[in-house]
Parts: sequence; C-alpha cells; structure tokens
Amino acid sequence: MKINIKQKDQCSLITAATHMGQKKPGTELAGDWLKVRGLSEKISEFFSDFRDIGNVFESIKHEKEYELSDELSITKKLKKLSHYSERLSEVIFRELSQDRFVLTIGGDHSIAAGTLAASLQFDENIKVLWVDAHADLNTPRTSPSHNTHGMPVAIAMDLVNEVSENNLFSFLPKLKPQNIAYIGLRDVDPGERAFLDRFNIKSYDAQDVHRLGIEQVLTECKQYLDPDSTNNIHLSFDVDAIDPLYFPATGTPVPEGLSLKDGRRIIEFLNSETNLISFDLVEINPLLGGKEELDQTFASTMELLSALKRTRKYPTGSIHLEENSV
Ligand SMILES: [Mn+2]
Repeated sequence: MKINIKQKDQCSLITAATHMGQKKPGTELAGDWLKVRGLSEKISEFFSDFRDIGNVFESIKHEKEYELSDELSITKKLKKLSHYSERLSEVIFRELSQDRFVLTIGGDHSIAAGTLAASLQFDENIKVLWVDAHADLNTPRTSPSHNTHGMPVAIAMDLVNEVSENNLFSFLPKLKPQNIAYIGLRDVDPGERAFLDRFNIKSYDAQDVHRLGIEQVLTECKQYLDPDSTNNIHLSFDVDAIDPLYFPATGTPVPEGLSLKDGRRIIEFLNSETNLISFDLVEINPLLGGKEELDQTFASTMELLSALKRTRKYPTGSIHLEENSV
C-alpha cells in the first residue's frame, strides 16, 4: 500500500475557466468570483502548503477555430473539449505527480474529461465518486441537447464513437465502469439509464439518499470502491446534486436534491476516510441569479469546502500525521 504523507497536506487550486460544455455563459467566471469573495484564504487555512495555480482558459486560437454557436457540430464541440481537456489534464497531472491534493473549480462539468484524464494518468485504477443530479453518461447519439457537459463519463469510458473516429481524447486512459459510483441522480436520460444498467454501474439516486441516509450510502460506496482503504479517490462534485434551495446559481437545477449537510458529509467522509487526491467542484454560475441567490450559492460553496478541513486520518489508522511533521 502506497500512501504519501505529503499529499495529505499540500493543496493546489486550479480553476477551469470555461463554459464550453453548455450554452449558458458564466461558469467560466466561477473561480474568479469565488476568489474575490475569499476562496483561497479559506482553503489555505486547511493545508500547510497551498498553491493557487490560477485559471486554465480556453485558448483564443481554438475559440476562433471552433467559433461558439448553437450550430456548432458535435464533432467540433468534442474537438474543442479534447484540446482543452488535454491542457487542463497536463496542469493537474503535474500537481498530482508532486503528491499534491488538487482542487479544481469549474467550469461546467465538461471539464471532468480533463480532470479524469489527469487522475487516470496518475493511477489507472483510481476510483471515482460522481456526485450529480445527472449521470453525464450521454453520447451524441443519446443526448437530447448535444451539450458536452452531459458526456464526460461517457467520454472517459470510451462510449462516444466520434472520439475514436476523430482520434480525440487519446491522452485520456479509459475509465472502467466498475471504478465509478454515483450519488444524487434524479434526472437521467433513457440512453444513460441503459448504460447504467448495461454496465451494472453502482448508483444511488437522491431518493436512495433520502431513504437510506447519507451515512449508509457512503458506507456502501466505500465498501464498493475502496473496501481495503488502499485506493486513490477522485471526487467529481456537480453542485446540482444539492437541492437548488442551496445552490440556485447553477445552469441545470433539479428539485428534490441532497441537503447541503449531505453534500458536506460526502466531502468530509472522503477527506477523512479515504485517500482523496483530486476533487472537482463544478457548475457554479455567478451570472444566474440576483444578489440573494448568489449570496446563498457562495455560502453553500464555502460550507461544502469547509469539509476539507484537516480531519484526514490514515486509512489503516497506523500512521499519524503530526502538525508540521512533513
Ligand atoms: Mn454534471
């Protein structure tokens, strides 16, 4: 078992400044918007070594090349995302390779093609917990909207034909269906449901969380993904998993979501009970909503991230990290 002590206490913050996965502008501003309100100061309290890597923007060259419009063909959208994801994954991989915990703020959820690529390059058997109202398992064939933020899991599983036909995402190692579990689903398209069933993917709907309680769901996810506490964990957290009451400033809200407390507990659990190495927080859109909605969204974001506070203990319980012992 390889546990690196350093990564428990060194954090790199990356902001993925794009909204290319869906049509509503704003998610590209989330990182800077949160930073103006004190995000970095808050996170840096939780780690002895904190580094703000800054924004990964879309390149102007590709902006022009794939001029944004509703008419952009799906292949062009995927090409654009492939270019962006490769650059994002390089930045994240560099940090992971230095045994640093990486927090990536989106961006819409299409950025997960890049964050997953980095995590899978780092550890091809990394386990992924996907917290979301949506399964993000659509392909161009099954997607009603052709928005790529609904496709990152399908892309990572190599289910999107356009990807192989056009030699896209070649840097992205394949995610095995048994290495992912979902929490919070409640708006799943028929094609996605078919994939969930076909690959027998572990998933807990929001209803399951309401019925079983978050503690039970997390215990079962841990048992499924990381029974021996030996795996690296990637958490991809879409704020629309949480009820819109707490996260009104997001692009595709769905009612009857998880409570904020449930969301915070998911992060706290992974942070303390597993070797969480990479965490995406996505789909915050500061252009959606008035002052009240934005204040609520900011407060909820800080509440979620406060779960990164140093409560980490080692999976075996046999190693203890003393203050400044690294
Ligand atoms: Mn999502």
